[in-house]
Amino acid sequence: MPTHKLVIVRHGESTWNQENRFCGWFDADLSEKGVEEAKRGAQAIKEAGLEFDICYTSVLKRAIRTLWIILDGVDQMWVPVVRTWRLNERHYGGLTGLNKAETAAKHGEEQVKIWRRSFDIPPPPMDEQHPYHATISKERRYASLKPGEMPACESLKDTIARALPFWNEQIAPQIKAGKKVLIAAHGNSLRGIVKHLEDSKEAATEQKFLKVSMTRYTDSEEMSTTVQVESCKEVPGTGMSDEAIMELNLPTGIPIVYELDDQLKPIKPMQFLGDEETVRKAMEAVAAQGKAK
Ligand code: DG2
Repeated sequence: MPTHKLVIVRHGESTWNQENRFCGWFDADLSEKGVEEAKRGAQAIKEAGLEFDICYTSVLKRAIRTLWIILDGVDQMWVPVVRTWRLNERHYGGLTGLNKAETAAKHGEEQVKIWRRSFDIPPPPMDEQHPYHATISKERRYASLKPGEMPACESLKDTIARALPFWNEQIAPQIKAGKKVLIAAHGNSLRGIVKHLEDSKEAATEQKFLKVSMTRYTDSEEMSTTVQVESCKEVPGTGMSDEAIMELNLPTGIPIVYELDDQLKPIKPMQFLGDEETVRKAMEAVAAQGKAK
């Protein structure tokens, strides 16, 4: 059975991640730390000996720059890159620009967790008076969107719905044709792809634990570990449950390798190219961004 390796990476820390602000479609650049994270991600990919034939990213510079840094770091800058708004971060609507901890202090941590992590509950929409409405909605890069495609806010479900056509029509055929694919995107657009891949597995058993494995940067020694997913029920036959995806916090700049069969079903747990301690801390830090200070 032919197998394929897909590499996905969330961009390095952005200036708005650093300031703990809801970013969504706002075009924040990488912070200095984010640049260093992307360089470390490149080093991990280099040590794993991964090569690419085609890369995909969003139209937001934090993801594009991360991809540039990675391709530079692995000396594969010649590889074609396709950019699409369909891989953008989920649109954070009216929350765009707000501080996550201050929002939690005002609306409660539970509400912020629902806005950040629920599967199908969107944040409040961005209205025309919103300070970033014009900056985002009138942007030239979105001029080709058809009527109704420009969101005012998106849940994870909405994000998956607009990313999937691109996955199905552009990315999946390339992987099936044997092309080695790298996707540099965002916390939530990648959570959508992870959910889609995990859902494609045969009838799922209990999703109490999301099994992941880690590879050390330095000696490529492989380890398996499990990340506990809280309050998760058994959902036979539905792949990754809505509860399980709620607990998945993707770290910035740490590449993830998926091994897929010829139907693009994962045949192994996703593998982080990073040491266990670093990955765990980075995931916990993302989860903690929604706590009131
Ligand atoms: C973050 C994700 O997106 O935020 O939009 O604020 O991956 O582009 O930095 P990214 C944002 P959370 O859903 O983790 O709050």
